[in-house]
Amino acid sequence: MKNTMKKIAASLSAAVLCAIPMAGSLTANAAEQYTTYRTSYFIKHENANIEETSITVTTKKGLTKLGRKNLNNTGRIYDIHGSGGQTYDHINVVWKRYTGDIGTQAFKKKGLLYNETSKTTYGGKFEDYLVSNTALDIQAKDTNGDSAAERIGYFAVNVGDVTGALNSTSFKDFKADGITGMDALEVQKLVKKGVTNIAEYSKTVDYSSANNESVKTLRAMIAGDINNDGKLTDNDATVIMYWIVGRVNDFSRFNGVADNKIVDMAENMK
Ligand SMILES: [Ca+2]
Ligand SMILES: [Ca+2]
Repeated sequence: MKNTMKKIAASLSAAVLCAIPMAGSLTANAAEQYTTYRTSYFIKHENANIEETSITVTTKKGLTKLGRKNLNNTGRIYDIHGSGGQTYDHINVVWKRYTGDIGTQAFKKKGLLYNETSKTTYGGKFEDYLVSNTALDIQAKDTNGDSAAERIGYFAVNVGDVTGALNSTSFKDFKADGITGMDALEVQKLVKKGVTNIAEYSKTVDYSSANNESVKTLRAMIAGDINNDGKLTDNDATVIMYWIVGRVNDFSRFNGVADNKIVDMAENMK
């Protein structure tokens, strides 16, 4: 184990050393770097009996929305409404469980419902772009038609910043600490441990506190899943390394690209 870690550390520092001649261009391009956010919504506990969620988010201009991905096979994103003004964007998303036998499974399962991807060149964390403290409004109904909003939660991560995810102790306060070789290393560690399937892992998480190790691990997995395919792989770690050497400046471009394509894509950027 120790030797493997040493080997990984050695290969990482070799990659970083190779990047030194590029340091000048890295600084010059720093303003063009995008921060990508993955905002994930989840059912907090078993037997939550969630029938439907309706989540509205009002964000300031400067945040570019790139769409959303369903992560729960017991229901789907049903309806999306948008509106906006000169200074804000307002989006409402409705998720509904499937009717019939498949849907009944939703009664018993906690875990991720869907995620949303957005990006900006201004940096910071996702909450910096909400127009107010109440601008992310979660409504939910259970199968009896009663309000179940408190059974739904969300957190956002800065994609690529895996250590930031591990250090975050609040659902609404992502502790960004930049993208470095440590982030690639943490992805490799999780892959080595076999902690790679995000949707499956999300069903085992204790969501009662953002401080729980299982929440931190889930956030780290999501931050490390550069292409948002739901699987953490060594290729995700490699793409993070391409960011460090300055070849990649926008992780959102990998969103939806197949795992076996992302390294080639990173290699050919710029
Ligand atoms: Ca980091
Ligand atoms: Ca992935």
